[in-house]
Amino acid sequence: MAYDSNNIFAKILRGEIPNQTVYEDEHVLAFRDIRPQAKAHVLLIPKGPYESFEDFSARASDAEIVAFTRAVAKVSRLAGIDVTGYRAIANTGADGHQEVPHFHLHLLGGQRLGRMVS
Ligand code: D5M
Repeated sequence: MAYDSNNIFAKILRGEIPNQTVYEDEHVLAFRDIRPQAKAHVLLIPKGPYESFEDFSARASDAEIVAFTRAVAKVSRLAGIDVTGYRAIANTGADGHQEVPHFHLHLLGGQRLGRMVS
């Protein structure tokens, strides 16, 4: 499926919608989720137009993949997510309840999380 450049994260990347940035570099942006599901809940997104984890892993450059992977630990420390652990989730497609069709990793922490049930 073609990338939809009208999705909300594309608008955030273009500066059309405000966000609470916690980290940014050449390849990634991390910002607070507007519907936090933990004491600390941040979304990490690549700046390139990738719809899903699969799309990102297939089409992104090595530099983008390295930057994204390294940003996970950096953001988790900066944003108070990783105290003694955290959770990283990539909802993917309809069954995964992915609402926004721009690849994003949820980073959840800042507290003792419950067990995953589904
Ligand atoms: O999750 C999409 C997530 O995106 C969901 O947790 C809400 C969040 N969201 C939606 N709009 C915004 C804005 N404008 N700022 C910050 N966070 C936002 P998914 O994995 O696609 O189900």
